[in-house]
Amino acid sequence: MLSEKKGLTNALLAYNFVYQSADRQESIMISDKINFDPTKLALMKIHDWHTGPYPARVRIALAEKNLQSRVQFVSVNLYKGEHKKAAFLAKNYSGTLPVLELDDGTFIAECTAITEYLDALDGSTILTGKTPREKGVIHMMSKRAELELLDAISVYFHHATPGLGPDVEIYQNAEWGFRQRDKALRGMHYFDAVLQKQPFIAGEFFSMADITVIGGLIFAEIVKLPVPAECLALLAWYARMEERPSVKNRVTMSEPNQASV
Ligand SMILES: N[C@@H](CCC(=O)N[C@@H](CS)C(=O)NCC(=O)O)C(=O)O
Repeated sequence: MLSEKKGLTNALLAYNFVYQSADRQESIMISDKINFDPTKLALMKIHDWHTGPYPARVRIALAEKNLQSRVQFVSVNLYKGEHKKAAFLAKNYSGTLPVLELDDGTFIAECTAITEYLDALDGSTILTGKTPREKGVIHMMSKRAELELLDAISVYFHHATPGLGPDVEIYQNAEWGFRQRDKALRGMHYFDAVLQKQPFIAGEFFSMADITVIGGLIFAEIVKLPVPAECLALLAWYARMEERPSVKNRVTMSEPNQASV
């Protein structure tokens, strides 16, 4: 009994410690933001393709953080398969875009990781959450948006449509692609239900999770997979999202000279 009580006290102490450290962390972040001068940031490179739905996620995050001027875009032509060539694979083993390149030679792939990096730069993590709870919920909903929507549409695109063309799509499995298309449609209904209860994907404010669903709906437009008409909350939310300058101006933020697709 005594040791049970002691165990509980220790657990409470540990909880308080974690909670206090989270608060302290936040105050460190806030004081860092005061000293943040974006013009002192070394120029970063983003390897991307201007109309790609995944690169769009990072472009939106950049604009939300007002960091566009700190970035130089390097265009990697997906339709020519440049992302599968050795030079690019050395930057990102997965052979996907986007990739953030830092001036110390570090490469960060994966939209979520890039967004987390950009969001943390000024110490004010508006996109990825400030409290432990916000961070957990945003991460969960963003991952769910990848699993249930965006990545599923990507598989549909690569397997059950001409995708990036015969030179790039060397293995296709149409049945798998159609299954993933149906999964994405179920995902749209799920996010519609979420948005019937709250204004944004992870709750009360715009976050990385909204950006991931936006990426999914951008891809849905490309593959001509309309959001079902009955998903009124999702459609209304998307109309609101499309009004955000970060979303509206994502392609024109930087366009390569190549013909646009
Ligand atoms: N999990 C990756 C996926 C990135 C991804 O699939 N990007 C697309 C660009 S829209 C791509 O590179 N597709 C080319 C391919 O898969 O061949 C992320 O979140 O960054």
